[in-house]
Amino acid sequence: MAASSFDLARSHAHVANNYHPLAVCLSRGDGAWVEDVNGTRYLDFLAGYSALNFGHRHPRLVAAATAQLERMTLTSRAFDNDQLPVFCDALAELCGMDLVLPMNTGAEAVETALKTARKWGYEVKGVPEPKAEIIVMSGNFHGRTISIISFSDDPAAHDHFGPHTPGFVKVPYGDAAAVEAAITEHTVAVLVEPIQGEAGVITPPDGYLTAVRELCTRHRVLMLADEIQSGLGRTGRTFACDHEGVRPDAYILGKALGGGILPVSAVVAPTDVLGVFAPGQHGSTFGGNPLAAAVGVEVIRMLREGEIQQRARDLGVAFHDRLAALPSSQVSAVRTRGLWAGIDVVGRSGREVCDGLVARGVLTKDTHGHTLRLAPPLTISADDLALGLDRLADELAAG
Ligand code: IF1
Repeated sequence: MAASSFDLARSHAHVANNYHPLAVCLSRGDGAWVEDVNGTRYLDFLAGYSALNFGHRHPRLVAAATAQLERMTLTSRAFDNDQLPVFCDALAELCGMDLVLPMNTGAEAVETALKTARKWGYEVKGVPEPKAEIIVMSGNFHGRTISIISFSDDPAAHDHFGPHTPGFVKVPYGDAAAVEAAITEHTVAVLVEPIQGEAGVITPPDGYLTAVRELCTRHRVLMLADEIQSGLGRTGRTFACDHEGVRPDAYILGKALGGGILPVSAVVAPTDVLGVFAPGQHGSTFGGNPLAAAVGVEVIRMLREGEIQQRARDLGVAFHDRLAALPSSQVSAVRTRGLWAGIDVVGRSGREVCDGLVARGVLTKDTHGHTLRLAPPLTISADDLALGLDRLADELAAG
């Protein structure tokens, strides 16, 4: 028996059954590579669903966390701390916005954006309470809270958690005319993923984001861009909205903002949007904690240098070309943007392919039956990217 083998069955006796993970138990990570409890190494082609854009334990991010661990980790917002203002200044500048409201998980940031839009609707736009409507998209994924799953069209996420939160109007993703048709005098916001991750890396038609931006401006409706998965370099730009030069009324950020080290999320918006909050109207115990802020500052510093976005663009060319060249007998569709891809496999479930990839030393995850999501760390070397794609091609060919 391997010296460090791990009794998975025993170890999971007290773990709630809300996931069905692949048969691999990881213990170490470094860059684009991870290692399981038996010392087997894998290329990580999921990267924490884009939380690990900078790879496992990036030295600059570990150093920032370690230095802050030696100073202070948590104050609560009952007091100021010397890291939060630095984080908010840097993030506001990166986004070209005025204010940052720091939270922890992506779902918390989405909920914060929804609360912001409703409050802005009542107090700034003048929508009568409690009639605010928020337009959301089919195929959306924004997290797991009761309000967010209230507008999910995934039965596993939505069903048996009622009563559901009202005030959401769902329209087909990618259809700007449907957005326009759904706007009423009570509409306060449109919540949109610039590229839908969980749905399978679904890229909207060219010009869609521009059309939504124009509609929101014309009808005085807030455009809320959920860039939790699509943002922070993944698509080759700082934000996926940048591909169309679209500036939303609020960026909703998370995942990689914490450098793959700890949960960091935020809503970033102009003063006339986030300014609707007065003291005591929203908050979080860990939101804006000095450890998260210190890591976030280094993440933002790396993003401002632009190298990580450039890598995603440059490596994304070969990434796309290799995937697009896969035989149609194995893959029926390929969708890519930067170092992010959704591929629809033929003849086998996505899970079966993922299981086969484990044996070939590559980790990724399926979604919606036959789709694989591929999202290696943006720090991956060209050679390791090619190696992972070679192994994927071999697995698909063996199917
Ligand atoms: C899990 C999915 C991806 C997100 C967008 C908000 C959130 C997420 C665009 C909420 C989170 C995570 C959740 C994670 C797996 C992963 C996921 F499969 F669940 F749907 F990426 F596609 N907006 N996505 O993608 O952020 O509260 O999780 O920090 O295991 O549930 P969170």
